[in-house]
Amino acid sequence: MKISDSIVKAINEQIKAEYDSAYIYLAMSAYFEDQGLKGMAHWMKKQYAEEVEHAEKFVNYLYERGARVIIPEIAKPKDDYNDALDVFQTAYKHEQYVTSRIYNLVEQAVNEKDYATQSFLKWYVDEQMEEEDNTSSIVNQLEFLGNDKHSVYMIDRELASR
Ligand code: OFO
Repeated sequence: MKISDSIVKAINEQIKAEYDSAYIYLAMSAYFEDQGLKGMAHWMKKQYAEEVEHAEKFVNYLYERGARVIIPEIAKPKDDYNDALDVFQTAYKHEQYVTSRIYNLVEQAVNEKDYATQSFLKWYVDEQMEEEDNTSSIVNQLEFLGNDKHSVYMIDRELASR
């Protein structure tokens, strides 16, 4: 069954959102490098790579369905933050936003009775649960231990092992 133009359009928009996410995390990584927080920089660099994978998975899906992929312009990410807590709070909020985008896509696929896209999106629904959990647990850790130099240094060392 042919994929609808509206689903192709929505997935192309999501491809952009995933590349935007990648850039947001790359900028967060650069911020941490500048702060001397190598572990957090490493964690964000890994997150950047994951987002590129998310985008490519959508790209490949459109190829498989014989649809046209439009390679998007990537938005300039914010490059300054107050501190580590501010960065991870922003990341958590961003993941909640991405989850809402994925849910909208699922809703659209359900409305259009596009079962293949619904099945494909299942992976992203699960992935978003993990993404929110990863970022919110670091926010919780920073809030629990305190956002002071000593705690940030400890968490930085832990995040180096991602
Ligand atoms: Fe692609 O999940 Fe984060 O943004």
